[in-house]
Amino acid sequence: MSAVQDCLFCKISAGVIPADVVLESDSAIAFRDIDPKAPTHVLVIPKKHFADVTDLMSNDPDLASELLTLATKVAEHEGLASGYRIVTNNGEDAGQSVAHVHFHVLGGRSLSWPPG
Ligand code: DGP
Repeated sequence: MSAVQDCLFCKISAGVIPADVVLESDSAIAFRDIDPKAPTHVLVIPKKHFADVTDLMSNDPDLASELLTLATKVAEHEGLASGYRIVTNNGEDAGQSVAHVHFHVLGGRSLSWPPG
């Protein structure tokens, strides 16, 4: 089985594995994180597989704009007008655990800085 065929988020995007979908666009899907770190914790992923932001920016930088557009729509949908965070973990040292690029949209509480 190839990396893409075996990819958890590709399976969520394809509807093979269920997820609590918040919003969707032609190129991206937003669904609630299974282990939320804030009252709102939504993941925004491209439907097409890219391993991480480095891979995405090397191959389809325009898609990054579409992902951030959907992320801001998620924030609006979730009523996060008082503030929210968009973060992506890129690679092992950053704590990336799923090798399909994703933006975390976090909000609904005061968020500390810097991250650990
Ligand atoms: P990261 O550690 O940055 O790669 O974030 C991966 C996130 O994916 C983590 O916050 C937990 C979430 N996650 C892992 N498996 C599942 C799943 O099966 N469903 C959903 N909705 N989220 C998942």
